[in-house]
Amino acid sequence: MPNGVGAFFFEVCDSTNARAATLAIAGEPGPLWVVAGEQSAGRGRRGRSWTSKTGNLYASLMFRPHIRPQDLAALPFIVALAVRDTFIAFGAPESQVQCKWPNDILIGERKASGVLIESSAKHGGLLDYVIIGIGMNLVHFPDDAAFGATSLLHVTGQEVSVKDAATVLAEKLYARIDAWKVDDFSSVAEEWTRYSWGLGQQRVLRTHDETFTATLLGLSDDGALIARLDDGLEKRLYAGDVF
Ligand code: BT5
Repeated sequence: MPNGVGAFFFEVCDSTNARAATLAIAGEPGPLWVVAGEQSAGRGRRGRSWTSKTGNLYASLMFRPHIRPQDLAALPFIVALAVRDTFIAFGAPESQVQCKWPNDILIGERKASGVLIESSAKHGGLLDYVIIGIGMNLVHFPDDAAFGATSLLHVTGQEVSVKDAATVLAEKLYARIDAWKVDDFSSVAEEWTRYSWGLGQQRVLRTHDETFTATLLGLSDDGALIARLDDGLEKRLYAGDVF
């Protein structure tokens, strides 16, 4: 991955994922990074927004793997592990950095990073491009986040620059992408599960048509969350289904 990676830096942009998509559609071959000092319309999942003040890391990697959309199942977990590696490299206590399904990285049970993966397939076949968008709270965190949020500075007392964080994140991500085997989800799932938050516990889950409590059991081999409902039935939940 590191050979010939391009990079764009914006002091301010709407969303690094949106910029990366525009560049992909315009024919940039990738891989390329889009990094912003600040985002005016940082995106979360399902139309939610990502608070994006100056000082945190907002980065998107666009690349064009020659694989099918269904081969991306392991990618969100690979990215979460790379973000976890990065927080630990900058002094976050290992035992406190956890992955929360589907796309959050927590430190001390508070959200310190979110990942937004967006992709586009060519007509009827392989992927055209994939964009991995990562927000890491280095300094700031919103007080109003429903789940509770934190930053690396808040946890470690150390301020890390955007440049240093981006460099280490890229290194950790490349190492994990290089080791990625699209037909073997189990080793990624096993590692992610070891550092995951909430498995084995009962949680309230919300899909577009219902809210229910379930015990979170683990990951299926296509990246779904397996949850046991109160009546004993098991349900597979996909990232797109859950709020
Ligand atoms: C995510 O969405 O967690 C994915 C966030 C991805 C952000 C990156 S930044 C670079 C790239 N460019 C973009 O435009 N996006 C990506 P979701 O699971 O929907 O979580 C969103 C929710 O997290 C919000 O509704 C808030 O409750 C909370 N939140 C917003 N900003 C936050 C922050 N900085 N830290 C912690 N929690 C936050």
